[in-house]
Amino acid sequence: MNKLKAALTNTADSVEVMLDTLLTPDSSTENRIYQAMRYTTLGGGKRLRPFLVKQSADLFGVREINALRTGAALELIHCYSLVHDDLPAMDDDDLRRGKATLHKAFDEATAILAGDALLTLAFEVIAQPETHQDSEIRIELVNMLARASGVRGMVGGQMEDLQAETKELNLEDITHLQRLKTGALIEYGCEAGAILGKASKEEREALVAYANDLGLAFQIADDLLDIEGNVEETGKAVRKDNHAGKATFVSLLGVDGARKEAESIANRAVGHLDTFDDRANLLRATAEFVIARRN
Ligand code: GRG
Repeated sequence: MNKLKAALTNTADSVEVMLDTLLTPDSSTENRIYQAMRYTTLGGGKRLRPFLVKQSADLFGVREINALRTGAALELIHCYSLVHDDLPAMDDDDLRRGKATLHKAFDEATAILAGDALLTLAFEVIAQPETHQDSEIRIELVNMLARASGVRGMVGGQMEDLQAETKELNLEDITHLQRLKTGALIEYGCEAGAILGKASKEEREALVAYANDLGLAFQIADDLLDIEGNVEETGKAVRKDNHAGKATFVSLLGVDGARKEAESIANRAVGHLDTFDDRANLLRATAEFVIARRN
């Protein structure tokens, strides 16, 4: 776990530098939209999604700059989703990553625009030649990122989540919802590494299957943190799910049942990596990390 923590910190530091560069305005004049984008993106978060890109790409000897730019683009999408999710029209949260949410620190209109700008910047970054010299690879990265972020991915899952407040959901419904809402970007992280590395079909499928289970285990851990975590560790409001009357893995399985399910899915995730050698060890450790995390 110590090796994993060091590697996570290392990637987080490199991603921070990359994001800082990507979020530097052309002129130094005061620019409110850049300030808002920087406020919400820099200096926080585990950077798990870029880490997955980096680790998956490393399996195929991809150049670091290619993985970092792709990971940073993915993080920009993740940050946009958090900003919009926190808005009064959605989850209406005041705290994120241990500080005031963007609409609280700035205002709602700026938060909407900053989210939009982060989303579009992500695609600009992926489409630039510095992300990969081969335009076919860039197009595939763009295509898959659009799919993971949009109606067949995160946005579709968020819509199902909003409807969950007024609907009875069973385990199958929740699994479907979470595979889209949280899972799609996590899956993209691993698939992007495979795309950058021109992985074989089997290798790519193995990484996608791993990420699919990782995303689910990650979400069950998130549901458990909502019940068992505290605001100091998580940096966000807790006990929100119960309050909203939403079905979650924990409300359906109970705390112990949900924990067992998370462990079993995390083990299954690791099983998908059997085709890779020791170079996948940090990905194996990540499965353990996502269910043990406290934030
Ligand atoms: C608004 C289109 C739109 C989508 C929002 C991802 C999402 C969809 C909402 C976030 C709500 C939430 C707390 C979901 C649970 C799982 C999750 C994505 C947690 C936050 O991700 P972490 O733990 O956060 O990786 P950090 O801060 O470490 O980056």
